[in-house]
Amino acid sequence: MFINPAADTKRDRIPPNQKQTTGFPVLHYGEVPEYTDLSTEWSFRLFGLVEEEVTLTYEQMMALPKGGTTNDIHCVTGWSKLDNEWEGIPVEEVLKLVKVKPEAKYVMLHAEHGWTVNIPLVDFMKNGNLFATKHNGEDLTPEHGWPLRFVIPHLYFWKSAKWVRGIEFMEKDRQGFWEKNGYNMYGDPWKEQRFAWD
Ligand SMILES: Nc1nc2c(c(=O)[nH]1)N[C@H]1C(S)=C(S)[C@@H](COP(=O)(O)O)O[C@H]1N2
Ligand SMILES: [Mo]
Repeated sequence: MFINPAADTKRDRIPPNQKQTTGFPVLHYGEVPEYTDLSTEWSFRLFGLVEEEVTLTYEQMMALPKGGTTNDIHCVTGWSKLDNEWEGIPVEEVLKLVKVKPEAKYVMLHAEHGWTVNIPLVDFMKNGNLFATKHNGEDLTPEHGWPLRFVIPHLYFWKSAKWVRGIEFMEKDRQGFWEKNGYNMYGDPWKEQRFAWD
């Protein structure tokens, strides 16, 4: 029997009950933020369980070392998009700016308009996660999170906060925006952890 290894690998990259898409659907709650001057309208705050809170300007954030990664993303609504090339600031570079207290076990990412998402700290720190500024070689579009979006490929894509503005370090897990609306606290696409009861 002839086996096409490439085809098999690809299929193995699609989690249960997901379908591959080549488009890039846009999904979010609320309005796409508009900015006229990022140097006055934008900042990035690291707070909660840290020795000293830090707030960065847009220029300071963009001056951090950059990195790139390629990954697959899986939206809870059923689409998966393979081989996304992202460029941005690796999580480890952002974490160098603060001393996180040992009690911290979770983060809450805070985005524009008060949108939030919760992630365990160990998952947040995983290699390959980044604060992206570019997708497939182009600046992010406003709809996809420009000027900065988080990307965490091993969880459903709702954990990848668009228009991210800060990281709160927490001892206990708390529900973010979609989690309050019935989504799973963790969101592993391979275990189909879509909703609170999964
Ligand atoms: N700030 C913010 N980030 C968000 C959301 C949102 O409503 N607000 N929705 C999430 C959801 S449900 C998904 S599926 C992805 C969609 O990202 P995309 O529009 O770039 O495909 O963004 C996530 N990040
Ligand atoms: Mo989503």
